[in-house]
Amino acid sequence: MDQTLPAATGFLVSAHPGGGQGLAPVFATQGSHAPVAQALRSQTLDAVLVHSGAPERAVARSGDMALVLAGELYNREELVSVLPPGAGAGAGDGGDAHLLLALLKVYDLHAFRLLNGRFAAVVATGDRVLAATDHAGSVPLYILPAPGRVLAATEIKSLVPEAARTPPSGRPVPEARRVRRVPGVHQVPAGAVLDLDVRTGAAVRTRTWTPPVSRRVMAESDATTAVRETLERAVRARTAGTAPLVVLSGGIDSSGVAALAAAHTEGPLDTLSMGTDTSDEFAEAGVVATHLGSRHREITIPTADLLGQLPHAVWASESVDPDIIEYLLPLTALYRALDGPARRILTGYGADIPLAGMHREDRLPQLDTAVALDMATFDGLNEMTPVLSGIRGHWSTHPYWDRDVLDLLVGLEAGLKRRYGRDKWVLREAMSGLLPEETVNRPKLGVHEGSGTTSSFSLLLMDAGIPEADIHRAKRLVVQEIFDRVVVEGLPPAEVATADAVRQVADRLKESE
Ligand code: AMP
Ligand code: PCX
Ligand code: MG
Repeated sequence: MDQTLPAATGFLVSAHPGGGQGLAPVFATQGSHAPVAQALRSQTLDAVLVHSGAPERAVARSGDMALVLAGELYNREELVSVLPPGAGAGAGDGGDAHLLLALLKVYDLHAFRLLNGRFAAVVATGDRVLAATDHAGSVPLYILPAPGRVLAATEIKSLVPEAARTPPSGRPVPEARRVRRVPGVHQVPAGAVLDLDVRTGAAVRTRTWTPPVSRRVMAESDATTAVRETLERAVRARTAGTAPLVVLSGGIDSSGVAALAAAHTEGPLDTLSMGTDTSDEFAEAGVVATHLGSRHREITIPTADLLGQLPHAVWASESVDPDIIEYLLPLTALYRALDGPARRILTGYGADIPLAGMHREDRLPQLDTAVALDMATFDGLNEMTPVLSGIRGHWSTHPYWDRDVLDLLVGLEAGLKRRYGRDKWVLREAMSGLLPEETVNRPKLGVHEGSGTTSSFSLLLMDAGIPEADIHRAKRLVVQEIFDRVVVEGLPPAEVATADAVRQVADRLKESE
């Protein structure tokens, strides 16, 4: 079996009592579309899956329960081991959807507490519809509940036409974030299951994961060994049976992933770096590529092109956070430039969150405050959405946000994160035997700085006459403006110009002076 991509990478689902209904999905995620229709005792589950050849493996049905799964699980062996002997054997090789179904039969919605994965799932059974995310909400999931019909989709844009038709009596969803300018649509929180009544649209939320709030004291060598082994498992689970591509900046985060992936790949690893005409990290990435003997590629994107792709970044991520969009923009450009067959992509994204790597902070109280804040506010930012690479048909996955890696890293006491004057000490130390010394010790800029994205976006706004003090607010408004065009109004991103959004925001700010 080709394991390059998960069986499905996105879906639109409709659950309703009564007969089948036609669906008109809109996805930024590239792939074939397959219809699903499962008539259950008191409701029908209709869906359209985005897939790359084996959509049946993303669907499971048994008795009065049916489910669809986009994404994949990383702790399959563990999961199979808790199933009754008969159920376990079949569930293991029927794909992740079958495994999840077998677990639901035993644990009901508590099955989601067991999963370490990157997925969104919808389950229909009896009068209930379960909409569930992974621990990190890394595959965004949205719902539009109404009496007599629950819609769910991995992209907001698939729900927009129905939201326009659904009367505002659509039920409020407690404890779920509403989507900007799309009435009735809510985002399923990270690490949660919404248990919806298909007849009334009422929802009850159950949390299946929360970031640790306690911190563990560990001896140096115990901590570095644990980090190394846990990260190694996370990388192995994400590469099994494939030749992955690592997006490599030459910083410790992505270089660590590349080193561990190289150890689990037959033949040379593929690595890829991007830079712009203003800034790149090619030399640093090159050192790592040479050390690992990878097949390495560099892509240079002109800065004007990069800023022109803002609509694509917003269209793919459906995020309205201007800082996040700055991180995602260079990655969007990188993935869009990666043509050819679908690839499984590993990234070092996310390491800086549990380790407070971006905060450049020596003081331990401030460091831990930053970790606690970032872990309390990541939900809804969509920074790890697979749609970013999905717009070229690729599948990306983030080993640092593996559930076990994240539990470990977040939970380490701050003195292991900042130690001997070095940031991310425990990670650097864990990787020290696998990488050149200069890579292990390299202080790194974020991707938004390494690619010059932050400064060139600021420059674009200042050139439009926006005063420096208003730049951050203006970035937020530009991103919102673009979101309204490409997500709410459904315009193709290629028909939306960054320059027009900038001009509108500049005019608006001038008027309000
Ligand atoms: P950062 O931690 O800011 O370097 O970026 C997050 C992740 O994005 C890295 O761990 C890499 O996997 C990827 N990345 C960042 N910059 C680049 C780059 N210039 N070329 C390729 N991948 C990159
Ligand atoms: N990153 C970070 C994550 C960005 C911060 N996100 C958050 N606080 N929710 C990472 O890779 O961990 C960079 C550029 O560094 C993006
Ligand atoms: Mg990083």
